[in-house]
Amino acid sequence: MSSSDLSPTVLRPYGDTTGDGMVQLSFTLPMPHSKLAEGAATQLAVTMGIDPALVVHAKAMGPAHTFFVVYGRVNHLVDVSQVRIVERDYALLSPKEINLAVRKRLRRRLTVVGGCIGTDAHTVGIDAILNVKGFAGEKGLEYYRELRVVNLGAQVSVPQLVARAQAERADAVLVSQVVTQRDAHLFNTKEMSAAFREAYPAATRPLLIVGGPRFDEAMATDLGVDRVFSRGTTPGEVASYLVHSLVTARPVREESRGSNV
Ligand code: B12
Repeated sequence: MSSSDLSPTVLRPYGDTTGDGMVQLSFTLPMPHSKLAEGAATQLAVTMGIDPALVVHAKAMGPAHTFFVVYGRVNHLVDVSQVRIVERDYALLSPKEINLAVRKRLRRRLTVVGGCIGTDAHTVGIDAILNVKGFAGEKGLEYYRELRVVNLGAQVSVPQLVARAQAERADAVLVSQVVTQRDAHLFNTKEMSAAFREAYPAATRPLLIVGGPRFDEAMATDLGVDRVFSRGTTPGEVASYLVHSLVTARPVREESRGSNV
């Protein structure tokens, strides 16, 4: 068997057998559960390119909505050679290596200020990155001796965040946005990055990092931030990125850090 058989670049989904193109999709329609509703779900799936489409599960969600799971075949192919992703362009370091790099090259602790902005109260994600309890078996940034973490928690306004970043002389600002209704995560992030650009000269602005489960990592430039992290991010990845950006690639000048004059 050749290596192209093992990792072909053009793929069909795998359901029951190789190349059968079978996928599963779930959604809710705003209509009571009935045969008509199941027909409507099938119609939607066929319109989406699933043919044949089979409703394998339908459940009333209250009197006026129905939840569906549809199983069926798509005829579309995936061309892996055309897929574009944001590759990690920095080395993953251990906590020991991170502490050593900060101590030796920065010669002071690196300060991180973080929180959830706007009305967002979903702190579990930012806590997973910042708090010592961490995530996925990795300890959070508080665990790193050479990192100083100021976690502002939920519902921090942009002016509060800027003021605190200045007061703490933050090297990096880490913002979490989980609620995406009406694109709140995008608007809030753009407002935040604009406020930091307004408050700081370019050379002394802290590194701006945003994270949350529904961000597209390719959107950093559009959002005006230095890096976007999405679902499944671990604290070690974030700590390694901080060292890469602030210590290895862009040493922070002690005298100018955090100043807005
Ligand atoms: C727990 C939870 C809550 C808790 C939050 C408690 C808390 N202290 O955080 C409570 C009950 C308060 C809550 C409230 C609400 N919630 Co809620 N909630 C959830 C739930 C079930 C889990 C979220 C979570 O904790 N995930 C675990 C963490 C570890 O994952 P994460 O956030 O993705 O974080 C990881 C990465 O994304 C990344 N990351 C995240 N942030 C950052 C930041 C940085 C800097 C970096 C580097 C990385 C990073 O790293 C983390 C680790 O890998 C989700 C549904 C779900 N299953 O996801 C809904 C969900 C997020 N909630 C939702 C909603 C609608 C609400 C409410 C509006 C409900 C209501 N009508 O009142 C309110 C809003 C409150 C508010 N003002 O924000 C919706 C959001 C829908 C949308 N499109 O925006 C969801 C998706 C549920 C749903 N399917 O409808 N919620």
